[in-house]
Amino acid sequence: MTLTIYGDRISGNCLKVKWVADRVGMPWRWVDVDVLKGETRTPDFLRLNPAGQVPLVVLEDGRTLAQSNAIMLYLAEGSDLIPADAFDRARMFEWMFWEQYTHEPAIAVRRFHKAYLNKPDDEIDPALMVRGRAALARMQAALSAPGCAGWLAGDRASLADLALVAYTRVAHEGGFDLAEYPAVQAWVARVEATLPVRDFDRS
Ligand SMILES: N[C@@H](CCC(=O)N[C@@H](CS)C(=O)NCC(=O)O)C(=O)O
Repeated sequence: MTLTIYGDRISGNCLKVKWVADRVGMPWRWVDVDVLKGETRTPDFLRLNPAGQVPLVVLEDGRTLAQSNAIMLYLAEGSDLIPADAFDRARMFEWMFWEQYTHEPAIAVRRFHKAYLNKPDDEIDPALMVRGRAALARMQAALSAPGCAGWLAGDRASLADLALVAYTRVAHEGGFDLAEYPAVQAWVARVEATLPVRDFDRS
């Protein structure tokens, strides 16, 4: 099966999908959708995803699926990216829900405003920095806790790591300094080393 991924290459949420597809060996073709040009809001795109967002995937049978973490779960079914142990799996979900509700809305949004809308710092909601730093501090604490195997859930890379690395690895573009969070910095390198293909060499 070849997956069609509608995505914007600047979007960590979209890269998550490509990473999991590569990791499980699923062929994909990428259709560029430029968020900054409003291409997620055209009538044609809204017919594919009424939520008007990327990523959006189309399966070979025509079914569509949105929401990066839902897509990752679908693609990773049966792989070692989803822990077999029920508790570790629940821990993976815990981080994935937190990523969407707490981490991404601060870190990804500040990055978007700063690096892509080119807003000066004093025009960006100061709460984004406060909330982003709190999210990074929470990850620093978890990743440096005694007994942590270096991954967010279980003893190997899971979807929790892939979901959270998407915007953590580019947090500096949002004005965050990862040097303040050394366990997070080391974890980013660890997770990136598990990503089989880093560039768009197959689109
Ligand atoms: N929770 C969604 C968020 C998707 C999202 O925010 N997509 C952004 C790009 S990262 C988008 O399409 N924005 C365009 C728009 O809202 O019109 C997911 O994880 O897939």
